[in-house]
Amino acid sequence: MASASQKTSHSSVDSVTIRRQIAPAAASAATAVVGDWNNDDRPLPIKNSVINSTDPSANASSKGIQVLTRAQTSHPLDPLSAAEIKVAVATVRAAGATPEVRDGMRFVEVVLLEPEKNVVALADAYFFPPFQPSLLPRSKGGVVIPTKLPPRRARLVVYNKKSNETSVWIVELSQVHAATRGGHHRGKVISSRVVLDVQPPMDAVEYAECEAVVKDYPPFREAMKKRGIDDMDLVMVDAWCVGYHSKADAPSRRLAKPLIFCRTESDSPMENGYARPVEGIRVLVDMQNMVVLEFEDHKLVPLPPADPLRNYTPGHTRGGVDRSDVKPLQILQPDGPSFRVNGHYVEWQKWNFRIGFTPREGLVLHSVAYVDGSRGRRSIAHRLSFVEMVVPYGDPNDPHYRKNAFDAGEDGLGKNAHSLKKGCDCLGYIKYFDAHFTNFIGGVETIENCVCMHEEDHGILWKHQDWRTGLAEVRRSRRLTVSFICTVANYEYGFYWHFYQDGKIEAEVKLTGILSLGALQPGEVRKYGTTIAPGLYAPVHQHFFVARMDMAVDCKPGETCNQVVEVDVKVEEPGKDNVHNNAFYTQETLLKSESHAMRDCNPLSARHWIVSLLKSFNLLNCSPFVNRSLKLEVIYYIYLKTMVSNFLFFFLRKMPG
Ligand SMILES: [Cu+2]
Repeated sequence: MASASQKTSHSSVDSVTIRRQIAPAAASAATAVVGDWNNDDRPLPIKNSVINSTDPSANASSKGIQVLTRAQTSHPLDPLSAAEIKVAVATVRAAGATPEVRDGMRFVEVVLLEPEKNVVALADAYFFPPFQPSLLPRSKGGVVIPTKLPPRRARLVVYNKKSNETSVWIVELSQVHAATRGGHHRGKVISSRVVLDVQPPMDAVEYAECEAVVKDYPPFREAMKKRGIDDMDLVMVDAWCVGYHSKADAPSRRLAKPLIFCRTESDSPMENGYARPVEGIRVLVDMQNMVVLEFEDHKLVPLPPADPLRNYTPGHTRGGVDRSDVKPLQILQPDGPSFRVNGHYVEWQKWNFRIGFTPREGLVLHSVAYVDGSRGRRSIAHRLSFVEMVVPYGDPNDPHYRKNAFDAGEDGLGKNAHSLKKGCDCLGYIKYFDAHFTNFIGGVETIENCVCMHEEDHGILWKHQDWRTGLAEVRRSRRLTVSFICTVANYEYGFYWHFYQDGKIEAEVKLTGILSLGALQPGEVRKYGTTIAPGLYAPVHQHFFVARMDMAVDCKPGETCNQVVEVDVKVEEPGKDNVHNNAFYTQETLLKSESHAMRDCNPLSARHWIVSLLKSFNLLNCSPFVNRSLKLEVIYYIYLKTMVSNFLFFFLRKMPG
């Protein structure tokens, strides 16, 4: 990692910027300070200087702009640092009206309150790479650039365990000292509001408490005994959110209906308890007060027999020898990777973007842009992430009918991410990013090596052989992959964003881990699932991933120059336009509003969506609303690929700039 960042600090990006930002006479004095932006918040030695660039690549729009720049330590889109989270939590805690209120506070989420797009543009114009003054909208008489960016803000979701109240707080974090001198911040509460009738996501602490409470509940122990389970250490109680099936489940109460499993007594350190579901028991837990509210042992379903193949550690999967016949495969990058990293800013081939991370979404990609020859840096998207993932189960039988996991909103995809290991999770030259979170009681936790970034060979990108001469040309495809993996109880999700050299961005989700299983009566076969072992079945279910794409194709902040067009393949009616009965064509429909843009997939018409421009034209534009650049067309075709065949796309916003 060290070599990657060192490399970047001497990159050409820095030197171009310096030339753009300062008067030539002071260039050497400013070089040291600007080059140090990551470590120092002292003002630049030159004030009120006027850009007088000698660099022919400097954009014309920067001419005559007064610069009062001052180095900043954090880009406005950098995720909160551990120090910032600490200050935000302390500020909110100190603002609690009474000792009782302060004592009841639980910190569900502390994230960066992402700034307005014009603040991002200002930062990217003068304070941080890509150092592009052209990102700022032009105004008459030039723009006076403030000496520093506005203070960063944190957004906190706080659950009060005593009052069962959920509140959202905004805290301003003003920096007192630079990060290198201890990173002191001061926090100021900007606003706080109680949100009625909601429950924030549950926390791992609550899951552990819930398991202990249920296992201690005498009728539950009795029910386990009836099933031949005496050792409560083998029992697993997974708190699942109650969902919403009637008013009794209303979110005025914090409720869970746990699923029960039982490990088999063995010497395996990773005995797979999910292979033995315990059915026929209904438990309702009040997660605020941690008490069992309702309990019913309504049906005795025998525990599935311990399957010899239930465990997944090498010692238990056919002796761990089923793939011993592969020889080593090594990925070598003797000259290092082709990407450059500066803090959270990434450059690779013609792509550049910023890495972000939130407890709810996990990986977030900010300010995605593509350097397009003489057209320079072209904006593609303001923000890309997965904002939700829901898993409805298709078995109407208890308890499976009520399994509708919202894994982002109820648990958090980012919060449940884990540290990745080189050689196992990722191969090649890896750049990792850590992620910082608050825990339930307000402490700061860090997931080291949480986001993985590396290059991959991706087969061929293009090939043609001239059949007359037999001569062939091939271009290999290299892609940059940014990913993280999270575990939500029994299941794992790997989220991958791939950037390609032909301008394509691909979002891929790998579903893995262990299925959420059910137990069967002897001889029973269930229509709504697949029997996978004696007494054990996998209920049918689906995973819907919701990607939120705040597109900004060739848009500056404040511009609304994008639109979403749906493309369907249509078959021409027989008639005078189709005398040979062979005609088919693509039909493009402009999606005019957010509600209009809530569309289903349709593989039969090869349906897809294009984010197109209102203002850029290429030589071939003739369609009334698809005035897109032919060169960048493939970029806009972002698609999701999952192991199941269900997709759901929401364009949650009309694409602003
Ligand atoms: Cu699944």
